[in-house]
Amino acid sequence: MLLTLYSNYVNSAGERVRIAMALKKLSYTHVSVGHIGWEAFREINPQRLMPALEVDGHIIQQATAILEWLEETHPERRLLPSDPILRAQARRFAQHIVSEMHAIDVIRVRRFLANDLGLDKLAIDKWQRHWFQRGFAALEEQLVRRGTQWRFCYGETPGWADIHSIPQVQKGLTRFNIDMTDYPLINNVYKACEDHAAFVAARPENQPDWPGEIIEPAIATE
Ligand SMILES: N[C@@H](CCC(=O)N[C@@H](CS)C(=O)NCC(=O)O)C(=O)O
Repeated sequence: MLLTLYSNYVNSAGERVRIAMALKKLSYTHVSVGHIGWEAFREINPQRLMPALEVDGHIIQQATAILEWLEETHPERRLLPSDPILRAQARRFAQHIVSEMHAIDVIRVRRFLANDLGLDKLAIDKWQRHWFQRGFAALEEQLVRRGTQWRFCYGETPGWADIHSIPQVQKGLTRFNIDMTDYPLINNVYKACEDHAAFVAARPENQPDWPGEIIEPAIATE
């Protein structure tokens, strides 16, 4: 089976997929959208959103759909807990990140705030930090309420929730100055994943298109 992942070094939805691939020990070809260009990528995903996975010529867009496909077709190293309640809790945790946090912190939203609503950088940063803090507070509460305080979010090995959490924490820390000590349980999981090979391999600085530092895309141009 030939797998090609279209992503960029800095693409947290793509990073989720990279971690999952590494945990499942799957190899794939990485194609940098920065290298092929956005127009070429439009052919792969008309919405121009990363990541996209090509599987033997078929394209899957949306990180969650990709992760579900990976879990269904490569169940050997499970990402979702086997207990149905824990499975639902892990999915809920992940879904919170995908739809309540990540969906509103992306560059297209910030561009709209700047270009269409005329907000300045200070106001956009305030917006950004507000939703990160609110989101992490809700996730922290979910971890507090777990029946067992595992090393990772929902188990003693990393899985679905961790795959979603780590790129979001990393983004909060490196790009939006979020103080993660306010969220000790999320921070503990982050620390537990810091040296884990699959998470290390997926990090922006370990991608073939890493330019040496994170280059923030311009907000004032579409
Ligand atoms: N819901 C999508 C979100 C994808 C997404 O927003 N990706 C970002 C990078 S993390 C992107 O392509 N941004 C380009 C843009 O906002 O124009 C998924 O999970 O795949």
